[in-house]
Amino acid sequence: MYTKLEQFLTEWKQEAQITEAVMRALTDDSLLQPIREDRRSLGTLAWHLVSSIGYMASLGLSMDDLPDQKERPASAVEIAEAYSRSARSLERAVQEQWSDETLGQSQQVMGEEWQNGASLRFTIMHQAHHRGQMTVLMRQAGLVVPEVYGPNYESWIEKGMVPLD
Ligand code: NI
Repeated sequence: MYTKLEQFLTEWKQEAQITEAVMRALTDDSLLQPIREDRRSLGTLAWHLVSSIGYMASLGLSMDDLPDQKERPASAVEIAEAYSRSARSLERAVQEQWSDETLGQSQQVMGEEWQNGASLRFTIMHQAHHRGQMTVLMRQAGLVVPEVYGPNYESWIEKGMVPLD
């Protein structure tokens, strides 16, 4: 969990930047790519990440630029824009409304007591989890995925190296 606001803000900015790159690589057609029949699609997962940022409002953070979670856009560009606005809103809200002290305070989350610093940690881990699912579905949909925590297949090739197994 985070004990210092600055730790979260630094990490959130980096993570949001990676997620934005993934979101921007989506196409409208690719949104329909399912995990398997009758399960979540790439578009649903992308929108789930946008909506998950809004969940932090239930912990008392007031965010000024969140989309209506029930209105999932059919356009990849709109989803990417909604993500960027939501990510910035969370950044501003945490920066302006919480402090190092607030991070140690507990609130009820899913029936348990969670310190705010742990909720913020969860938000980042949860995003990384679904972002990983997204990049697999993006490959299955024929898209090139951006570099996430290291080179992607294409950048290995570009550098004249043999991609890792
Ligand atoms: Ni989830």
